[in-house]
Amino acid sequence: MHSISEPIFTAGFPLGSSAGLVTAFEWLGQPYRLTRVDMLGEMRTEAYRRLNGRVETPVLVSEEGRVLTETMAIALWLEGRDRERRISFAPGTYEADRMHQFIAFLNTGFTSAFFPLWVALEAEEATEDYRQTLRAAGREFVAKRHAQLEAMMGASDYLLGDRPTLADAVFVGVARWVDFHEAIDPQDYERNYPRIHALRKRLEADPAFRFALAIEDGEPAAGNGSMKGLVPLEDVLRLTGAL
Ligand SMILES: N[C@@H](CCC(=O)N[C@@H](CS)C(=O)NCC(=O)O)C(=O)O
Repeated sequence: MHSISEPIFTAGFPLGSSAGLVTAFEWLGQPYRLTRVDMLGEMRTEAYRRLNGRVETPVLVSEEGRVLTETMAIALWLEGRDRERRISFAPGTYEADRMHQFIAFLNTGFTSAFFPLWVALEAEEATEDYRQTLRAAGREFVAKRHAQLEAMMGASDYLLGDRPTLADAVFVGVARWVDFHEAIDPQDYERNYPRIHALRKRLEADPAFRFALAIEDGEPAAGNGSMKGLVPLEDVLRLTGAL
């Protein structure tokens, strides 16, 4: 375990949910570094499996060189760093509890609703009938979770009031999957989930999320200056002892 100058966060592409937490790092405004991970290629190695036994992104390497996985755990790590309460609320308050409630719902029910759609896409040996069944189930789950989220939301600009928090970050990394999978007809989306639709438009125009997308696409981007540089995955594997 080697200590490092800034924490390193891995951003998976294509379409990683980790773009949400990259957005959160930008909003937080503290120094960090990023590692781009091709989830269809360089993630599928034994060395990566030693970094994260579930073979997934995101992964965080703290300044102490400690490895932390799971979106929710990393979101709580960010909350602990957010002493100025830029993207969270004071511990023990009702707002903090509600933010955890949103994050938990988004990272479990909402995110997992898309899984049949991913499986339908990636199962190479699957028959067309099996794919169609998965797609139908996925569409049903996605619609149900959208209706539930819409009902949980108030009339405010963001999930928990008038400023973005970690809950919005977790949302924005995943919400775009609905377009990729064509899971909900765009007209139904706008008509049936007006609050979700408005939130997505607001967050997807946010410079922090635009930065996360540029990183995902491998385009040059500086963000707000908190991101102190890209670290090759091989370096992360070496410094954590996975390689
Ligand atoms: N429970 C994990 C799930 C993370 C996850 O699903 N990561 C996806 C990308 S968004 C992944 O790495 N997928 C690659 C794969 O499963 O092969 C978390 O919340 O961090």
